[in-house]
Amino acid sequence: MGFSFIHISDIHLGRPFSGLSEYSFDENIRNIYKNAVEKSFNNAINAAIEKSVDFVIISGDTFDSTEHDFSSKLVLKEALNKLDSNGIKVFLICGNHDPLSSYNKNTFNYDENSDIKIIGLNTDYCTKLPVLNKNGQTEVLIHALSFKDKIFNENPIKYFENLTEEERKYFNIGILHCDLDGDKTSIYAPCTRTELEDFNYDYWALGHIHIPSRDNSNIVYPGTIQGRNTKETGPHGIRYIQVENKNIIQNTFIETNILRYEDLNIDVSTAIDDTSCCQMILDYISSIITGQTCELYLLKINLSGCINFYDCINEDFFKNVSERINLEFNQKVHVSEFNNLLIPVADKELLKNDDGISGELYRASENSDLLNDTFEEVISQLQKVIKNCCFSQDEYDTFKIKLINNVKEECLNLCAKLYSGGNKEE
Ligand SMILES: [Mn+2]
Repeated sequence: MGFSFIHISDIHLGRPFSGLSEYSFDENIRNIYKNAVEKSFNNAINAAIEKSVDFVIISGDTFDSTEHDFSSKLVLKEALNKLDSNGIKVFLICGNHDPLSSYNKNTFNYDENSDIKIIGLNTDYCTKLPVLNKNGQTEVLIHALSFKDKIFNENPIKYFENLTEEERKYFNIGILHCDLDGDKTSIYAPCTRTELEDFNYDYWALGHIHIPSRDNSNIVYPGTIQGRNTKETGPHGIRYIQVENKNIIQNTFIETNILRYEDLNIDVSTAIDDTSCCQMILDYISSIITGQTCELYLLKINLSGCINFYDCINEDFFKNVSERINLEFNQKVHVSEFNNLLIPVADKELLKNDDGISGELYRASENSDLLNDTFEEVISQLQKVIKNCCFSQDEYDTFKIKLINNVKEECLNLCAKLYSGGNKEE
């Protein structure tokens, strides 16, 4: 006996993207993000049909707003009907963005016998439903709860029941929109992982958190299907679960998003000059997007490392690299932000003889007497503040060496930065 299902959440139909306005002049990009959410949702529905799953779970926040706009309603209705006509059941709960009170019974006019269940609308808002498999037998028991209103400021676990001996034979799934392991005073159904684990359900289909769970546990946030801002980085999609004899034999993430936000940290220490640094950035991006299916990547690039061509890294460099990226990746990749965390290689000889602030700082950082005295002072102040603060000789020596070396390194980096900054102004 086996079955499979797809777990989707936080579709947020109707939610705008943020941080894309700078590209609004570009028609190609405009079209990509105009249709991204709908296409991503279609990818999810098509995956369910392709894998002929038994049912689809949607864990809340399907709409972004309580005012369901017509086009969003149409998108959802079409998706639900498409699943239904393919013999795939649907269990949809309401979240804080689309509480039960926002669903119009005239639009979602499914009766209680329909295989499309909008929890609270054609079932009780807190319900237990057996799911019949293709042979007409019960294999799965669904325990689901919808948000009645935008605010749910109580622990939702009291709405779920412990399993009876009879119920333990089934594969039990809890469907819940909640704030897991967060602030206990959260107004979005706060509860803990341990509390959910105690029910001994076989799978918890959660919603609310937009960053997908990365582990393979059975308490899952699939995350939003399409990231909408620079915080929702990385691949976004859905979960595909396959069950045999009550055991999960497959628990995989399927990417559905059309455009992807990425934060890239690129260390260019090994670049020898600005042109090789540019090539290194292009190669890095290529390694990220090769074999991926997204139509657009919006990157925030953090460049780090200690380099000896620091003077070449300026606004003009970043502008040129951005243009090369557009060209090389055929408009598929755009850089929304460059973060310059680079450090110049310090020329100790120059710093030694510099009569400016960088030279002064460098010489101070090389003065062992000064460093030793400062360290002793820090320790004695620490001992005054923290009672029973004592170190063994070994601890003391290790701490001293570590701290002084860190200070020297940071000073050297700062001196080199100050020094080259000073040079540029001349
Ligand atoms: Mn939510």
